[in-house]
Amino acid sequence: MEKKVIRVGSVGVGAIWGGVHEPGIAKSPDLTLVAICDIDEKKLEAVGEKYGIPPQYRFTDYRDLVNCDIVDAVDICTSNDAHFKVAMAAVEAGKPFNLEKPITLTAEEADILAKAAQEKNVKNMVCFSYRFKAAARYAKDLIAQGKIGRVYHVNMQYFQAWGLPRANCPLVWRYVKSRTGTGALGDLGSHALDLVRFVTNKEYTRVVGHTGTYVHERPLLDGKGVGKVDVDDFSNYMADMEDEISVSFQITRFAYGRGNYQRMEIYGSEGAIVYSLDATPAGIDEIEVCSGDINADAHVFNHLPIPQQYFSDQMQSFADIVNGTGDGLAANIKDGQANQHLLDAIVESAEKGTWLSL
Ligand code: SOE
Repeated sequence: MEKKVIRVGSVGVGAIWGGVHEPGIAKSPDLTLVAICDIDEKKLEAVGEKYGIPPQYRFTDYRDLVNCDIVDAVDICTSNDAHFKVAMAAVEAGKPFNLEKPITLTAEEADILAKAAQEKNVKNMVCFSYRFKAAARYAKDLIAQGKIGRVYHVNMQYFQAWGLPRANCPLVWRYVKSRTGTGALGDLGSHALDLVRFVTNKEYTRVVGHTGTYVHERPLLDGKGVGKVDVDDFSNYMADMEDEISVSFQITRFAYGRGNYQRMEIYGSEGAIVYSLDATPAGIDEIEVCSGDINADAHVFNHLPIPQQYFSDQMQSFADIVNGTGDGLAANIKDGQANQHLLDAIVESAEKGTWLSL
């Protein structure tokens, strides 16, 4: 049977769409962008002109895009508060959807969405983007092959700098709880939680969190005064996973010098692996391994060249899922649901000052 090119409609054409989704759609031979939606009419027009989307396929109401005849699949890159309603509309229309993280504002919404998508058998992907880093995939494979033995500890850092006062960031939606759910926790911490789960292939059993805010007011976007920040600037938490793996996380937007920095150290009984992502726009991922004789070689970490088989692309993976040829490594709505439960538990644990079981 001839494979058809999947006609994609994107809802929310802001920074993540322009930086990651659109280039991925353009690069994929299996995807073509046919419609766009945004509540900002000026942006909609500018993006429509730039990418040659005819005016009749530029929408301000997501329901019009989702139900548009020429749209086969829905790509959702809105602010977090719209994820649930747009994804539910895609489910109701029976159209595959690709959803940014965190999938919803609450675990209750995540449960409803995951159940609906499963019941309707709608294909889906959740953009835990770092699953597509070759170093992460390689680390996952090495652990699965038993190369570092039993895993005892994982330490994961995810740092950015744009919250720092010197960055002068105004009160964008990522600082407003009703639009974002949580701050650094849901934005960066969600990736970290997913990446550790992906690489170790283990489930979390309990968490304890600590969150905080340094800058409590930021300038309003229209320049008329200031507004309240009601989400976290940083979030540090510990977790236990199956098989007694003890994990610690440090997540912040207040790390000077760190653009998009990740480091995940995994310590096992027979060796250790370090996955890292540097802060350059290209985001170079690397893997180092230490193994061998505990006495002779224990202090040496070696960079590993990453074999070609570990390279992949997020939007191409969505196309493969829709075509039924996915490799099973991308996150789906169940992964997003599990992630959202963790976020809620970390917030609750930080408020109560206690460990919470999952
Ligand atoms: C901003 O902090 C952001 O764009 C996140 O929203 C993305 O999920 C992350 O991959 C890069 O940083």
